[in-house]
Amino acid sequence: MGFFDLFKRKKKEEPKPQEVETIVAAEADETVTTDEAEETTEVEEIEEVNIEAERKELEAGLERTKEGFFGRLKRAIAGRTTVDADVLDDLEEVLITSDVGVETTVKIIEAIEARVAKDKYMNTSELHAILRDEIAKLMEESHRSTEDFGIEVKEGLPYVMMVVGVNGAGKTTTIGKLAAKLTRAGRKVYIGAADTFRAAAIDQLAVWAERAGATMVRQDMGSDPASVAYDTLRSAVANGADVVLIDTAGRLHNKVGLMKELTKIRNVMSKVIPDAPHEVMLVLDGSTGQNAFEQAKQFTEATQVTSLTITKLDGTAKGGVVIGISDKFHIPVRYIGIGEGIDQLKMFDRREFVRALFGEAKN
Ligand SMILES: Nc1nc2c(ncn2[C@@H]2O[C@H](COP(=O)(O)OP(=O)(O)OP(=O)(O)O)[C@@H](O)[C@H]2O)c(=O)[nH]1
Ligand SMILES: [Mg+2]
Repeated sequence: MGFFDLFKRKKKEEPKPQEVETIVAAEADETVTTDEAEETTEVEEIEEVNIEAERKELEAGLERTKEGFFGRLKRAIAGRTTVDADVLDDLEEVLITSDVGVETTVKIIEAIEARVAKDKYMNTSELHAILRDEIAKLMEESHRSTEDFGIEVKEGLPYVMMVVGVNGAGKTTTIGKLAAKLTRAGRKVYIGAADTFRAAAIDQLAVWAERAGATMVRQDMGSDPASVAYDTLRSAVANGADVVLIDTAGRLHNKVGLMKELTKIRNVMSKVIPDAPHEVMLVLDGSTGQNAFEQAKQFTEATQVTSLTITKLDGTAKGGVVIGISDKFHIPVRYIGIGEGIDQLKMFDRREFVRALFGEAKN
C-alpha cells in the first residue's frame, strides 16, 4: 500500500465530493453540528493512523541502512559538540561507506560546510536535521500525484511501462506488486510476458498476474519478445485497459544483441500506441551497493531509461545508493522494494525517505 493510498482510498470510501464540501464548509462555519464534527475528526484520525503505519513499515524496511548509517554517525560525533572540520571529515567517511557515492557525498559536505560557515557554533545535535534537508534537496521529485500509485493514467489509450534491468534485479516481482496496487485502485491492468527466455519466467509472471487480478498476455517460450509486446498492447487497447506493464528478460548492458532487442520492443509498441512506451523503468537491486550505480550508468548509456525502482532495501545496509543514484542520474526513483511481499513496494517520496533515515524534523 502506497504512502498516500490509504489516505486516498479513505477519501474515496467515506466522504463523497459533496460531503467533502459540506465538511469543509462546516469547518469554516461556527454552527457545525456535533455529528459532522465527529465525522471529520474520525476521518482525520484514521488518516493519521494510516500515515503512521506506512511510516513504520518504511522505517522497518530501511532499518539496516538506518542502523548502519546512524551507528557510524554516532561514533563519529561521539563526544563532540560543534560541527567542526574533524566532524565533517568523519561525516564524509560515513557517507562514502554508506554507499552514497563520492560525488554526492562531496555535494552534501559542501552544503553543510556552507551552513557551518554561517553558523560557526552549529551543534552536532542539529546535524541530523541539516543532513535530512540537504539530502532531500539532492533527490528528484518522483511523482506528480499520488493517484494510481503515481502512474499518470491517461484517458483513452493505456499508459505503457516497459521494465528493464539485469538478471534477478526484481523486475517481475516489481511488476506483480505494481499491478496489485493499480488493480486495487480500480485500474484495468495488462501485463506482457516479454521475457520469453525461460518457461519459468512466464509462469512466475502468471502467478503474480493472478494474485494482482491483472490480465497477462503470453506466447510460448522462445517466441519473439517484440511480438509479445505488440500483442499485449493490441489486446490492452481492444479491451480498454488503463495500464500496460511489459516484463523483459534480464540482460547485461554490454550484450549488444539484447540491448537492440529492447529497441525493437519499443519500436513495435509505438506502432500500436504512438507515444508508447510512456515510461522505461530500470530496476536495480539496492543490496548490490556500488554495483547498482554501475548498472544505472551502463543502462542509461545503452538505452533510454525514464525512471528507477530500487529493490531489496530491506535486509541491506546499502540503502545510501538511493541517494547517490537519484542525485547522479537525475532520473526519478519511482518505487522502492522493501520485501518480497505484494505490499512491499513503496512509492518513493524523498522527504519520507530521509525522514525514515534521520527521524522527525525538530524545527
Ligand atoms: N527481500 C526482497 N527481495 C526481493 C525484492 N524484490 C524482489 N525480490 C526477490 O528477488 C528475486 C528476484 O526477483 P525477480 O522479480 O524474479 O527478478 P527479475 O529481475 O525478474 O529476474 P530475471 O527475470 O531473472 O531477470 C526474487 O526472489 C524476489 O522475491 C525486495 O524488494 N526485497
Ligand atoms: Mg523476471
